[in-house]
Amino acid sequence: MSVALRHAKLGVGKVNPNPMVGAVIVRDGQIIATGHHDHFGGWHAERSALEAAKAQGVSVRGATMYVTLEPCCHQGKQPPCTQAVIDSGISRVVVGSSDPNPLVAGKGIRQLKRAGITVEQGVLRDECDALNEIFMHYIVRRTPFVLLKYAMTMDGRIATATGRSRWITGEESRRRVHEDRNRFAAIMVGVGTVLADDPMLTCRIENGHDPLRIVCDGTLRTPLDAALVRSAHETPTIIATLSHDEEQARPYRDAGCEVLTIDADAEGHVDLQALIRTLGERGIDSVMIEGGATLAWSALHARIVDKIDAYIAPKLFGGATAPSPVGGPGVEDPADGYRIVNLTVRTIGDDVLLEGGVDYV
Ligand code: AOF
Ligand code: ZN
Repeated sequence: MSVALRHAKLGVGKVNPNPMVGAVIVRDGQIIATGHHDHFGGWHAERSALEAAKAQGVSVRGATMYVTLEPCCHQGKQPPCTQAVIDSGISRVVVGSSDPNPLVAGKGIRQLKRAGITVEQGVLRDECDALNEIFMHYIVRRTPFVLLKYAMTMDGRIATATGRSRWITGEESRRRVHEDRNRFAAIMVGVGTVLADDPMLTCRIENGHDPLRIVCDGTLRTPLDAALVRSAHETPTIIATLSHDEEQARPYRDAGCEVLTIDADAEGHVDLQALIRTLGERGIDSVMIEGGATLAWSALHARIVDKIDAYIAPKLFGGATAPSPVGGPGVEDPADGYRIVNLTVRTIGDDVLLEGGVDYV
């Protein structure tokens, strides 16, 4: 299963909103074929492994298939994998994650068993589930999985008092952020971050995929000469705004941006719940929020954040006016603080990474 997981990861950044899936066919303790889901709309992992065996002229009759996700049993862009597995003569299937897709959800396992195939479930389940945290969320909710990511010093600053923020964390942490930009379908920032940092928000790893870039900009303050706007013909860019003013929107559209008008929430800001619903309807399965403090607060307040990645660098900036990761009005009573659950702690290079979910109760 760990080999199947390694193959599954080859689909990162290419299969969304489908899951990353890997499959390995084994006989007498020997791997005879491997496969993975390589890109959206492409062969599923099971078919890819079966075809690999066929191409080498090896029979899979009586062999075991390890697959990181329950095989599908529905006709989608691809035919059902259960039928392909049954037809192949494979006699045992070992499964990692269950597929929460309502079209599958246990039916895949039942079909295999009904055909007389031995099925074992839940092998390396936690690892398989974690690999597909995005798919598992999106397939049932149909709104994107939202990650709030920030980097701060040990005294909780995301920039110095003079507003400079490059760089806070080390190279390894920054590399991981680019891996996430590859893995996530979209990246979102507030207009304040565009004005302060003029970021590109592209994925700087080899063969990486650039996420769809989204700027939350209620009143269209994004400069027309911002790097995001100037590169919008090459990299898809959405400006989410409250403005209905066509004249104001036109130059952004001419530059290649999509100007998406969203209603206001109760506080008069872009309604982030409405925004992520719209993104979900378009097949965007994941959004990474990368700044700044105002948007982070709004996203928490709108309860759209599913996970937080807090990178902490072993430095102190000080400065009474140096900003911290979450701004806005904040909570009044310590008892009302947002609670983080399922917290994990690890080191990345010289930095510490805290990861956790948000319990909105
Ligand atoms: C598998 N193996 O490699 C993948 C599976 O539209 P389709 O035909 O590509 O089907 C997509 C659904 O199939 C997806 O939502 C998930 O339930 C399952 N994906 N299943 O057995 C694979 N990619
Ligand atoms: Zn399938």
